[in-house]
Amino acid sequence: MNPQEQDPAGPQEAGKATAAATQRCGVIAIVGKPNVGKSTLLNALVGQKISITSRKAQTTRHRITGIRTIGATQFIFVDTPGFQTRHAKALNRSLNKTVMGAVGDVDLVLFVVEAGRFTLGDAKVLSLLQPGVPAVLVANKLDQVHRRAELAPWLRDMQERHAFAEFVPMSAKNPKDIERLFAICGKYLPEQPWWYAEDELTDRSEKFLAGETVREKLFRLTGEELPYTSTVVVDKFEEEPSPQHGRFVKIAATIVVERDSHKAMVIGDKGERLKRIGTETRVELEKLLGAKVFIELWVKVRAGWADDEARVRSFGYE
Ligand SMILES: Nc1nc2c(ncn2[C@@H]2O[C@H](COP(=O)(O)OP(=O)(O)OP(=O)(O)O)[C@@H](O)[C@H]2O)c(=O)[nH]1
Ligand SMILES: [Mg+2]
Repeated sequence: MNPQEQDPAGPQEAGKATAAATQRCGVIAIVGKPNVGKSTLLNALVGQKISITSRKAQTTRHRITGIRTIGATQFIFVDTPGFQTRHAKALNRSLNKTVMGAVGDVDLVLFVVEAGRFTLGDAKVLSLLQPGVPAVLVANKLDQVHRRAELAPWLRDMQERHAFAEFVPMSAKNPKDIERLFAICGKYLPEQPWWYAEDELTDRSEKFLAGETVREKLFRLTGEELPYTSTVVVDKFEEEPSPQHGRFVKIAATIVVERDSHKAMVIGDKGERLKRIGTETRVELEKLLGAKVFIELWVKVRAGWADDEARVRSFGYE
């Protein structure tokens, strides 16, 4: 019989219902102090780069959902900003609020630290964990630990600090470790129908990813001298039909800094640096979006924006 002739509520629907009964799906928050490798871990888990990373602290500034469906299980990972205690500006308060909002209503928390280390900053994040939510200790950057013997007493120490459900010394850059982590996380996700389509990777828009990519290049191509108080606003993200390229996306974005001296830094000698930020962004976005990309970048000074609640909100922060 032609399947299209079947009663829609007939055998096909019944088949779906049985499949749904065995599906698993749940939310896993990734938290930790700045720079421990949370976003690197998210990208490795999702299998595609959706969250920007850099050697600088405070790279992630939003709650970013990454989805991966394996077999009958849908893992919904939530990357969060590094919870930080050093600065008290409006921007930082907003970032910390995002973290606090992410640890509550989830099925599992991955608490990420650098293997062998535990500082006050880590302790502060640990204190945010909610009693009823199981937490896995991810001891990341294991590749940087040269004396593995020292890890045993450290792990015992961590056992004392919190009733972690599991201890996973690993490296976010090692695919075998990522596989191991999936096996561990799957057990904590409840049986329920998936929330997203099987091939969905993130809840974030292409426009958002474009702005984030500019910010990543900005962070990576400027030295420590450019403070974290710079941001990127996407003014235009337009798709135009193009007979030659299939997809053609036109982007205009503004890099916002706090001082004229920062603006000069971003622009660089004869505009070299800004040009490089644009080129690297374009190359990466063309791959990510599967499109020909044209990007125009501007730099603007907005003194004190990072401590101005209204401005912080108008630039897209919670
Ligand atoms: N050697 C090594 N480096 C790593 C590993 N995981 C992440 N990194 C590096 O650590 C730095 C910070 O990584 P991110 O993923 O941006 O860290 P984050 O915790 O998301 O940082 P924030 O968003 O600023 O809180 C980057 O330079 C990464 O390449 C790892 O397993 N081993
Ligand atoms: Mg991050």
